[in-house]
Amino acid sequence: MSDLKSKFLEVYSVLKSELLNDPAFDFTDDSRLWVERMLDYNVPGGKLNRGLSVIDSFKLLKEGKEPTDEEIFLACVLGWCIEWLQAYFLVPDDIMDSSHTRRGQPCWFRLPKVGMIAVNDGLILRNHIPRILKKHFKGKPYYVDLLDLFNEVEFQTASGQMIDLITTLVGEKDLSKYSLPLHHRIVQYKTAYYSFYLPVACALVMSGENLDNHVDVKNILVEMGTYFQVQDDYLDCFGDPKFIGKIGTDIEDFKCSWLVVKALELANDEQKKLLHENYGKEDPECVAKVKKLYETLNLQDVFGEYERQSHGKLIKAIEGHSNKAVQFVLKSFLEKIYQRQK
Ligand code: GPP
Ligand code: MG
Ligand code: MG
Ligand code: MG
Repeated sequence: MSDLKSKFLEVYSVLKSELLNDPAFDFTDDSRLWVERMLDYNVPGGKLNRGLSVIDSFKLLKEGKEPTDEEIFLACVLGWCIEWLQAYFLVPDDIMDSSHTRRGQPCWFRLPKVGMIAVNDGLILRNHIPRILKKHFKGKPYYVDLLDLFNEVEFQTASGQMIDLITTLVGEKDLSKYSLPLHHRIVQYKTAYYSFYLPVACALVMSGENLDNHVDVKNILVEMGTYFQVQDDYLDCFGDPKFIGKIGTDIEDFKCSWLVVKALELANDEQKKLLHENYGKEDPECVAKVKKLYETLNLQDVFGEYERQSHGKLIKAIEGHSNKAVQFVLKSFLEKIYQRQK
């Protein structure tokens, strides 16, 4: 494990211990143990890319000047706030998507003793974020900016999740409304802001920057986040559950996935009919027919081409940015996800 990652994980233990001894709540042994297990199950087990990116970005923005131990610690704390936010989104997302596994283990709500308590656990995870921010950032000149940033991004994500969900409304299953612009709108809001803009925005705020002056950075990161969610949609069907840690449900869930949008673009009338008849059904035979059609339409190659093109476009946009440190931040983020298998 890299030094940075082990340092980052140490900060997790510090934050967890603070939250488990939060004087605002009179913990019993049972409730403390519940929260501890819930945190360990849901917060630290992912790739940690979002969290680690705050620290990487902050270091790059210092342009060679060595960050102090306090600065590194605070960047780790902000990184964890994003990982907490991610956990808070994933716990209910798995309920809403009827998923079975996440990060190589059953989804939290699938554990017999958890069930719908997971809904409240999501709320606890969400409420931990302002508590962490208050403890470590109250008094900093940028405290209000951080709170505002997390609030804005949470609102955008919940709104994206809403459109992801309402496009699949049962009884109104209508594939003909699925298009690339609709897909772009969903993934920009549900994924790109919190996964890509937020880590870099946190690093910028910590560096004393005014985010209003970095709209161009935001635009590039939102495009990168869109590319990331297209990968997620691709891996939902073609990824190896052993690597991605989850079993896809997009076909069953009638999701406006990049794959179904591309399939609709490329299909002939007969193939479209097959999609209309089989997409959005629980029946494994229907799911298998859809996957088979994706293969017939060569969606693996279409995706490969999309990846190369998106990468090229993003590199060009990044190289057009006036600040070399910002270019480094964006490129390092892009290289972390290019052609990812998990
Ligand atoms: C990813 O969608 C988007 C989220 C996890 C945001 C959820 C937002 C909420 C407000 C709950 P996805 O369902 O494709 O992700 P995955 O494939 O990981 O389940
Ligand atoms: Mg999901
Ligand atoms: Mg979802
Ligand atoms: Mg997905």
